[in-house]
Amino acid sequence: MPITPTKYVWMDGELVEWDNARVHILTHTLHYGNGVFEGVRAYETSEGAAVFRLTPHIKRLFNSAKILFIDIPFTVEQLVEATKATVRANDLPSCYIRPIAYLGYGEMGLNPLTCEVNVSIACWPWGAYLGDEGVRHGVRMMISSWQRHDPNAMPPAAKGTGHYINSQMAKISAVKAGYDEAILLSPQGYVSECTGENIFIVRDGAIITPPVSAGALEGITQDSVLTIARDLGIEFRFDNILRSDLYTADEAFLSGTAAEVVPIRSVDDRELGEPGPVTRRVQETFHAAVRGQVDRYKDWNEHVNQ
Ligand code: PPE
Repeated sequence: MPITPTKYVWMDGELVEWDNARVHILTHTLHYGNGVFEGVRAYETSEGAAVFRLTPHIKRLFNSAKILFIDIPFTVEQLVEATKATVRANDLPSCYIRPIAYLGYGEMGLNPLTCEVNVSIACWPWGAYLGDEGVRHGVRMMISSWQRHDPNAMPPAAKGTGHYINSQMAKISAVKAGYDEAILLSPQGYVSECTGENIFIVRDGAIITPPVSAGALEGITQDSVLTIARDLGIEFRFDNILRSDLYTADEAFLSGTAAEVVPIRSVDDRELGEPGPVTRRVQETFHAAVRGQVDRYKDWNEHVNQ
C-alpha cells in the first residue's frame, strides 16, 4: 500500500516538512526493532475530521512502551493533542495516522535503557487496506505455518515494531500462495489473530473472538465490534477457537484500524461464501460510527478542531 506524501510530520514536538522527516542510519530501533507504534484513522464527519478513538490508541502506545521499558518523554494528553495538530496541519478530511516511539541515534548495543526516546506522528490518505473488493465480498485467508508469538518470547500485548517480523513472515507466505491474508495460531494451537487484525467467527448467531491469552492484540476495533454487537442484541464472547471452527463457521470476519471490518470468504479454501447478515450489520454500523453518524458512539469521534 503506497504512502502518499503530505505536508508535515510531527517529530519530538515540532511539525517538520515531510521531506525533512528523517532519522540517522544508526538509529537504534532500525537495528534492533525495539520501538512501539500505533495505527489510527481519522474520518470525515459533519463537524470536520475526527480521529476514531484516539485517546485509547495513545493509551495503548504508552502501555506497549511500559511493557518494553521505553520511557516516552511526553504525556498521553500531549500526544493526543499532537496527533490532532498533525491532522489539522495537513488539512486532511480523513487519513491513516502512524504515531511511533523509537530509540534514537547515540547509543548502540543491546542495553536500550540509555537510549534517547524519540516520538513522531505522520499521517496520509490511505484506502482500504485489504482492498475494496475484500470489504465488499470478503477476503481469502490462509492459516500460516508461522505461529503467533509465545507470550514469554515476545509479549503480544505490546505493539512493538520488531514484533511485526512474525506478521510479515506469515503475510509473505499467504500472498505468495495467492491468498489475501494469513491467520496465525498460538503455540498452543488455538486461533490467535491475523497479521494486523483480530479475527471473529459467527456461530449460531453469536460472535466469538480469541482471548488475549491466545496471543491476540487487544484491538480497539475489536472492542468497538464488541460494543456494537451487544448494542445490536448480538451475543459476543471471547473463547478459544480451533482451526476447524474457522472451516465450519456460519460467518467470519476480521477487524483492525487499517483494515476496518472485513468479511472472510474462505479459510484454507473452505468456502464461507458471501458476507453473512451478522457481519454486514456490524460492518455497516461500524462504518457509520467512525463517520460520526451514530449518536450513541459520538464519544468515539475525537474531533481535531475541538
Ligand atoms: N492485531 C494486530 C497484530 C494488529 O497489528 C492490529 C492493528 C490489530 C490486531 C487490531 O487492532 P486495532 O487497530 O486496535 O483494532 N494493526 C495496525 C497496524 C497494521 C499494519 O498493517 O501496519 C492497524 O490496523 O493500524
